[in-house]
Amino acid sequence: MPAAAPLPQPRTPAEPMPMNEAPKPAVRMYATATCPYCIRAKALLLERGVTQLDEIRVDLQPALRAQMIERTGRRTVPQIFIGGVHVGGCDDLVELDRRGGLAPLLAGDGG
Ligand SMILES: N[C@@H](CCC(=O)N[C@@H](CS)C(=O)NCC(=O)O)C(=O)O
Repeated sequence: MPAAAPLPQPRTPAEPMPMNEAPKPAVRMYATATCPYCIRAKALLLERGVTQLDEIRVDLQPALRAQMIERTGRRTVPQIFIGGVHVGGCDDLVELDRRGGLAPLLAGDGG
């Protein structure tokens, strides 16, 4: 009897597609290079699993500061957006995290 052909192995994708996961919202932060509040906010976002942070450097492109003020009504950096939600500055981000609202927002469940 001839040797049986090996059975095909099931394909194992390198990264299985999560079935029930909402797409992650974009995280954007108006910032400058040296502002300690920006550094703190960035550290917290990275700590909470953000891997893609779009930093809008208002110190490099001053016109973007005007855009930030127009969009947020605020003059200080950082100003943080998660998806379509304007979170506010560093203190607002820390407070949102303390109340347990940051993780769901980053997970795309925050409205
Ligand atoms: N409470 C604010 C403070 C932010 C802040 O004072 N940022 C400074 C830079 S580190 C700033 O933008 N200063 C410019 C200004 O006050 O016009 C926050 O937590 O984001």
